[in-house]
Amino acid sequence: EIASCLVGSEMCIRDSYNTNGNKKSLYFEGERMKQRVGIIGAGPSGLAQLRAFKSAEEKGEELPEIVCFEKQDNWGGLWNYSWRTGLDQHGEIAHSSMYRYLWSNGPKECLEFADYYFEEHFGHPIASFPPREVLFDYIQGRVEKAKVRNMIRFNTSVRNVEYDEESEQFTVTASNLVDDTTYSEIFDFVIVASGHFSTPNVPNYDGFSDFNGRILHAHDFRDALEFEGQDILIIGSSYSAEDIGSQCYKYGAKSIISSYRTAPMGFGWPDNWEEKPALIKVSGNTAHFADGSSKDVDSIILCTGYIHHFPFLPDSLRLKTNNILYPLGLFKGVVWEKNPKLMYLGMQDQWYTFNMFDAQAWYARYVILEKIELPSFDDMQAHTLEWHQRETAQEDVAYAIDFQGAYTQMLIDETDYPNFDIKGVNKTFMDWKHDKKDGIMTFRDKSHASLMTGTESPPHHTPWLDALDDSLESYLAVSYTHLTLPTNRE
Ligand code: FAD
Ligand code: NA7
Repeated sequence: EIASCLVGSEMCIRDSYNTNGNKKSLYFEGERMKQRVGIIGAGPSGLAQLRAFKSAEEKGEELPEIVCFEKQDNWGGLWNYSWRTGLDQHGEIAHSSMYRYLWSNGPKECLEFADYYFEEHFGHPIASFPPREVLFDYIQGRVEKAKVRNMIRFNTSVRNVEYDEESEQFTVTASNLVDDTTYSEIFDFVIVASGHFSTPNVPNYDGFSDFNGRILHAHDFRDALEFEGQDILIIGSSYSAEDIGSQCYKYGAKSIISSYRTAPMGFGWPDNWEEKPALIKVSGNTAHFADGSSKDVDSIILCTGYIHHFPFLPDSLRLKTNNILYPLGLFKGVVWEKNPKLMYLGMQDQWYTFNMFDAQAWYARYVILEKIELPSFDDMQAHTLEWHQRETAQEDVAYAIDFQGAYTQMLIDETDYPNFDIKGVNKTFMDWKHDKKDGIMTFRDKSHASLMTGTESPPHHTPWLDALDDSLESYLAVSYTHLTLPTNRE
């Protein structure tokens, strides 16, 4: 048996080796064994997990040792904006898919934390569709209050996770990107919270190699002003297509074509925005579509979604799924059925976001602290399959929203995460959907009521289409100085 102490901690590690030479590390504080939990990612999901543990501690519970690995130099995940695309300063893949001028695409009332309200954070009610910086501020406010920053190792990228059947522990290998050092540590539980809207799905089309303009994926889109005055082609018909197209319209693109593979978005677009069926090929700068029509374009933006990508996980631990509400393999959408010591957060397609991540994190905490006993592998699988099949029982949007609401409620019912009005959130989502049908460029001017406090949000001081400055200062200001609108929108 080899005993050692972690630097800066009162905890001792005792590495014992069994007859096969496998190592089993136990962590002692005095005589008490401490389990170790490794969290990968400090975006909204990873931060939810840290907050979940802190809330248990506030109630007098004893916590395991928790280490959160975050490859970026700050928390917030996608909400931590960076101008960088491609690789970051350390040669790591740049994580963020967010862009300048991004405003919440759904009402903030639907994502409000049940233990930290918008009103508490800002000191007064704010409008319903805040820009990225404002939401980042809100996310940050809760974890600053909870004092979890010291649990996070920033600039630290997880390279590899291995599970040892004998010791029933994980070895996590991580690189400190500043020191350029790589090390391994032992954990009893690993929670994957690395997000799934970061690795782009990038199709190829005939003629792309000879196109004389910029072709980019939504992941690398940063500033709509780059496309001012241009004829642009957007591929895809989901949230990125809708919002990046709207950004380009707002900041002065000359014309927009959005091309759908399955179905058009069908909103009432401005006059210079047309929806066309699938792109067939590009010749020179001319885009050809399935209906036989064609159009010359300057730039092509692939809003073709993302793939779940976990290069640090072996096959046996890796979730393989497309972007759906109830992936197979995860009991209650969280626990890796084949090895319940591994958990995933936020891997679903998302109507619900922050408060659903919370519900998942609280559930994971309950599993780790042995307050929830998991059923057998077969029962977990059967339960997941039932929910997975339920997801596709009906196709309409109201059903999908209710489904994710019911899922979130199922988790909340099993923990002490504060209950909130899920039916009210579902209804707010549907109101928002109707507002979008009424006006795709005006839905962000509508107000919704908090499902936590009941407070009706005030209208924003400037219509979204005219609010070109997305800074926190502008948003929270009482009045607003207009910037010059793009000429082709006047
Ligand atoms: P992420 O935010 O992606 O965070 C994952 C974290 O893990 C990152 O910090 C990353 O650096 C880290 N990480 C990854 N790999 C490693 C590794 N190997 N080692 C260490 N760290 C690692 N949701 C809304 O509610 N409202 C919106 O308006 C909205 N707009 C969106 C707009 C865009 C363009 C996109 C792409 C998503 C949007 N979303 C929105 C959804 C978004 O998924 C969630 O809001 C949220 O960011 C998900 O949090 P997460 O922690 O699961 O993942
Ligand atoms: P989504 O919601 O996964 O949508 C991806 C879109 O891309 C969808 O319309 C797909 O069409 C389309 N797609 C995918 N592959 C192709 C190919 N090969 N050719 C043409 N079209 C394709 O991703 P988003 O980026 O829009 O949204 C992700 C998150 O970011 C979301 O949560 C928002 O909050 C922001 P399909 O309908 O499958 O035919």
